[in-house]
Amino acid sequence: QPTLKERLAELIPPTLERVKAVRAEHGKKSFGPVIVDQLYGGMRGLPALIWEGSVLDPDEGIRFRGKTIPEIQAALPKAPGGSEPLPEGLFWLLVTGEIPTAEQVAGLSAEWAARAAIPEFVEELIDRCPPTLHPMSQFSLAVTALNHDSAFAKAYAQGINKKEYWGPTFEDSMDLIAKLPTIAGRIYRNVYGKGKLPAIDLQKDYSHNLANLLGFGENHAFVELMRLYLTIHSDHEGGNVSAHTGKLVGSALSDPFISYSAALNGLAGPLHGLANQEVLVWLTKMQAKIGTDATDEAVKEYVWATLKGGQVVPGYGHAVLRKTDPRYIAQREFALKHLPDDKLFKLVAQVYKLVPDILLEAGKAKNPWPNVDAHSGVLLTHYGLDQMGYYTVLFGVSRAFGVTAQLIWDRALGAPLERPKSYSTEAIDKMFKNK
Ligand code: FCX
Repeated sequence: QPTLKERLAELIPPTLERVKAVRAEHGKKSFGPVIVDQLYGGMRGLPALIWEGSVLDPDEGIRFRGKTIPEIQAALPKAPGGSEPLPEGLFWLLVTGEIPTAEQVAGLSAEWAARAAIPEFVEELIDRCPPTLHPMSQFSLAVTALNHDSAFAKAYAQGINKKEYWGPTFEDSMDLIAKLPTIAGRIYRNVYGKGKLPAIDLQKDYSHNLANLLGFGENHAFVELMRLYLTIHSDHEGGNVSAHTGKLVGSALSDPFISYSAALNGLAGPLHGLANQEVLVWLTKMQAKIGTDATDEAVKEYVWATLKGGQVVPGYGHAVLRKTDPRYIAQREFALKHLPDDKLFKLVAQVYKLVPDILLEAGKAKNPWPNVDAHSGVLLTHYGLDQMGYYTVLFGVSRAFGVTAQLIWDRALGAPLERPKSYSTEAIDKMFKNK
């Protein structure tokens, strides 16, 4: 059976032909008009990027290479004794469009475990961060520093032919993904005083190793949670802030490490990945104010107070989705299976019952339904990972899968520098004044 890199090498020539054919046939076709409001409105709905790994449907949610979350949960290989998909398989799927065999997935687990070590100076860099520095800033710093050993940057400096770009991009991507648990684990232990990082177990899968580095390796349900978590947070098509940032920075031929650290800085914003932290902060404050087992009336009042205070309800709404996020549903099903009586889960479920109607009544949000971040924190908290300031780091470990899969294809397909056109308000006004 071919390795991922061997399979990729086989797939690149026919994919290049396919892109050529699609461009020859459809290259001059229009998606329709661009309107001025889209320039002011955060480019919502503007068709602008090619992203191979996944496509987001407003009603149905994400499909990874054409497959829904329940479909990949059924199709991807599992760990012995596990029932959640292994994220290694999802990465294979994102890169190739194919479902790997159990053996190919085991090969990836072994390869990532073998590449997990980080340079000593990066260890020191993390250790010297004050615990008051947000974990996402520490994460981004450390990932930036990995560029020290970038195969792509080195090959570029030596004059690599552009046809060969994808090879060192692939190697850097594999290194990046492999090293993220080590970095994430070290940050967690430093910031929350959890002692020394254990060694990577070369026999174990990626999620098991991540759980173990965080101190939860003995907890089978937590390991399963990591498998699900890393799988569903990996990719959400190309226009979201983290994915788009990774692609944009990569288009300057910045290597995968510095491209991905840029993506992490976008993920660290409260309207994007930091929302998982915000949700837990919000729920905890709510509990402190109205108690556990609060009435629906008390919860509603708290939600209205949030809105009236000019704040968003974190974990609700989405720029593209118009229905409940299937990533929310997958996590809710995990909770119903593993922690149905958890008090905080019950509050999350109560909020789910009440918030959509309130957001509809408030009348602003285009999507009143919950997104992925409304549910992830309660699962982590249940198992004792209750340091909410850390949550987005786990999102960041997972999102690397989607961003690097696209970076590899961008370099294989010769994607150009991104450079859209901007306009000043004056220019727009002049342009349309007499029309
Ligand atoms: N609570 C309160 N108001 C909301 C809202 C929410 N959850 N969602 C949207 N709105 C408001 C917007 O703030 C905007 O108000 P304005 O007109 O005064 O500026 C109005 O409704 C229209 O926004 P809308 O078009 O529906 O949403 P956008 O595409 O602009 O923004 C996000 C989408 C996700 C940013 C928005 O729904 C939000 O702020 N949600 C809360 C934060 C969150 O959960 N983010 C995580 C999203 C995601 F899953 C991820 O990236 O991880």
